[in-house]
Amino acid sequence: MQDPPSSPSVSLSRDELDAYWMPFTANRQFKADPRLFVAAKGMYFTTHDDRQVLDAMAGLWCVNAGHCRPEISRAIAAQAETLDYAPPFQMGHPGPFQVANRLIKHLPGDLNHVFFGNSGSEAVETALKIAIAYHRLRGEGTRQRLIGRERGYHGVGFGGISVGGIGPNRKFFGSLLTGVDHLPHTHNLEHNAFTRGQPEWGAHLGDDLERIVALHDASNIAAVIVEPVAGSTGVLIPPKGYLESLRAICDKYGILMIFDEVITGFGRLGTSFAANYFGVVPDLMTVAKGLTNGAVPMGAVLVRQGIYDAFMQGPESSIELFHGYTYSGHPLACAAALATLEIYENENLFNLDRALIQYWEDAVHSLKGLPHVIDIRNLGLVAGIELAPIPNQPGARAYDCFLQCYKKGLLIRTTGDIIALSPPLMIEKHHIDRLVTTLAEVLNAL
Ligand code: PXG
Repeated sequence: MQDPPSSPSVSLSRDELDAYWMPFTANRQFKADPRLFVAAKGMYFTTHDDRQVLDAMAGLWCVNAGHCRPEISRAIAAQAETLDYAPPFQMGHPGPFQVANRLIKHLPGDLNHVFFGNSGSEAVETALKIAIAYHRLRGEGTRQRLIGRERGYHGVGFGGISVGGIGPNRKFFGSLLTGVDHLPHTHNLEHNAFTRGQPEWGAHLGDDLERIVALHDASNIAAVIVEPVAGSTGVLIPPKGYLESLRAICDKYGILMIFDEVITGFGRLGTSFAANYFGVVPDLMTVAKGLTNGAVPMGAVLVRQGIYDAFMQGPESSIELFHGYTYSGHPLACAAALATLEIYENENLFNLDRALIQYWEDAVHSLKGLPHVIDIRNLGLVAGIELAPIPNQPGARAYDCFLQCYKKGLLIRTTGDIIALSPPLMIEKHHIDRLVTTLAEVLNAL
C-alpha cells in the first residue's frame, strides 16, 4: 500500500470561501462547514484537517489508475516545459495524433476517428452536432431530432441537458433544444431489486424507440444517445438484451447510436469500454474523465469510419467541420492521456481480475438487510446502493450517509437516496473490506 502524503497547511477564512461559486453544491451549507482535500496518493485523499479519506469514487468517476501517479505528473510537467500550447485550428502538434492512435486500439469495430474537446459536456455537444451534420451531408437534412432517456446525464451544455433526463438540470434553463424525445429509463425495483450484474427483466423497454419512430418518422430522427450504464442518476444497469435491442432498432431505421461512455469508459466495467463489455458497437462514443485519469481536463468523441468519410468530401481546401475548441487536443492533456493509457495498458486495467470483481460484488451485496437498504446493484467495479427515503425529505438520508462516511474517512457519492461507488481500478481487497465495513457502520447508525 502506498503511504498517503502529509497535508500542506491550509487555512481559508469564511470570507475567502465566499468568492468561489461551487458547482452542483449547496454553497452556503458547504461554506459553513467546508470539506477540502489538499493532497492525494493512490487510493487516498488527505483532508485540510489532515485526515486520510479512502476514495470510493475515483474522485468523480475519473481517477481510474489512482491518485497522483508520478508517470502522469512527470509527463505533464515535461510537456509544459517543452510546448505549453499550440493552436489547434489549421496547425497541429504530435500529441492529439498520438493519443488518437493509441486510443482507437482499444475501441471495438471501426470506431477509429477521434475529435477532442475538454470535458464530457463538450464531447456530448460535439457528438450531437456531428450526428445532425452527418445526415445533412448525406442529403438527409430532415434528420434533426435527438432521442435521449429519462434519468440520463450527458453533461451541462444545452444539448446535453436537453437529451438528458434529469428534471432539476433542465427546469431552470428555458426552452432547451427543440425536437427531443426521451426513452423510458430502465430502473425497476419491483422486478430487479438486488440483482447481481445485468437484470433479466426490461429488454422490452428498448422497444419504446419504435413508438417514437412511429410518431415522428425515422426520416426526422438523427440519433439516440444513452449511457450504457447510467452513472449519475444512481448506477442503473441495463437489462439483458436492452442495448442490443436499441442497436437493432437504430440499424433498422438508419438512426445513429451514441454511447456516452464518460463514466463507463477506461476499465470501469472490467473491459476497456462498455461497448466491448456488452458487445454492442455504437456509431459515435463520447469519453472524458478516465482518459487522462482526471489529471488534466480532456474529452473526446470517437466516430466510425463511415461518419468520418461522409465529412471528407468536396474540395480539399474546405474546412469539413465548423466546430472545435481553443483547447482541443491541448498539449498538457495529450501528455496526460498518453501517460494514462500507458498505465492502463501496462497494468492491465482494461482487463480486471475476475476474482476481484467477484469480491467486490459479494462485498457490496453483503450490505443487504442493513437498515434502509432497498436495492443493491453492481457491474464491473461500480455499484449502487439505494436507500429508502425519509418521508418528505428526498435525498436527506443518503446525504447524511455521505457526511458520516466522510467523517469516518470514506468518500462516497450520493444522488437522491442512492449511494454510488466507483473506486479506482487498482483497489485491493483490504480497501474493499474497509469500504464496506465503514458503510455498514454508518448505515447501522443512520
Ligand atoms: N456524460 C456522462 C455520462 C457523465 O457522467 C458528463 C457527460 C459530463 O462530463 P463533464 O466532464 O462535462 O462533467 C458526465 C459527467 C455525479 C456526477 O454526481 C457525474 C458527472 C459529473 C458530475 C457529477 O455522478 N459526470
